[in-house]
Amino acid sequence: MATRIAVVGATGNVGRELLNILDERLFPADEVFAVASRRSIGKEVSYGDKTLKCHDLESFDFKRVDLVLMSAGGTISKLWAPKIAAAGAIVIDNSSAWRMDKDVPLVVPEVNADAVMGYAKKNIIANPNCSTAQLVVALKPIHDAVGITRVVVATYQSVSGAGKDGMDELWNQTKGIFVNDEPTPQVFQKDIAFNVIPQIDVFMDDGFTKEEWKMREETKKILDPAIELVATCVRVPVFVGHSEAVHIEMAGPMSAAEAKRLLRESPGIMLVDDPKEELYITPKECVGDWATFISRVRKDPTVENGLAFWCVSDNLRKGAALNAVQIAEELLNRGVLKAEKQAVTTG
Ligand code: 11C
Repeated sequence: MATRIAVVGATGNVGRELLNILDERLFPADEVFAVASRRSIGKEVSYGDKTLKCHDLESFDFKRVDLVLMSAGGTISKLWAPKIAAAGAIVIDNSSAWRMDKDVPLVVPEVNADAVMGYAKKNIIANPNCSTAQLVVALKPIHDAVGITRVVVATYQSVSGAGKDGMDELWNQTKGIFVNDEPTPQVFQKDIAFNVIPQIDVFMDDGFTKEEWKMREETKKILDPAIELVATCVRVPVFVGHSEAVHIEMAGPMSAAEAKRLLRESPGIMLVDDPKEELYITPKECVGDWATFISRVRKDPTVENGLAFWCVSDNLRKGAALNAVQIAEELLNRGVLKAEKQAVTTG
């Protein structure tokens, strides 16, 4: 017997990637169900060479599955994750609904894999925000080696972070500019075509956005509550792939060469960094890949123990679907989920 799985939110950007990645990584599943809201009934989605018809969330019997991978937004998660968990399935949730719940582990397997066993408290595990996931993968080896005390990060986030509607808005506005018929912004606060917008999610009382708050609080929960982090999160006219300019202060010295050696050997990371050859990664080049790419590692001479680097990853993969499947693999490897064959390794 292997695991029986439902993907909730199967027609969305992340839902479709969840099905692709389950197939690509040969996740040992006996049955896979696509589940979505009523308006998606009749829609079909691909799972490897199979086509799955969507089941209605309201009427699907979650006793039929052991694992639910959920990407249907915070409101649906808040309502449905406890019901599904009570039916006996473990929920790995992509929304922000459960991330800060003290009885729900927030997991990035390369960083805090053992935390998955905290699933038992509520039968729910949370997946972090996309911009946090790639950042903590990059910070982890340096933090383990020397201790990171402070992070200053500016993000360049693609429109797919705002779902298919965000991608459509960039596409339609870009086309519209050439025919003098530019649609007014619906998804984003300002024009996204040929522009950048220093706002992702709503503003909070302290002047930061919710996205910036998430990066700080999620990094503390996953990696270390002692790390101070300040973020500026910016939407850019890129379809897929989030980029980050990261500046860190460390508790002791570490050369750029040593940081590169550590990063090159760390799970989930691809170091692509040779200034002489103008070798670095852009978001367009990371699409469809599993890695968190790091480039432009260099000393920050303006602080005592500082480094700066550039970090890029596919936000629909490591930032969402891939990380969720890696969490499921950790449950397999610990015998929590049933595997017909040897569980695959993460990374
Ligand atoms: C974006 N990071 O790029 C957001 C999307 O908390 O899961 C993911 C929001 C979240 O717009």
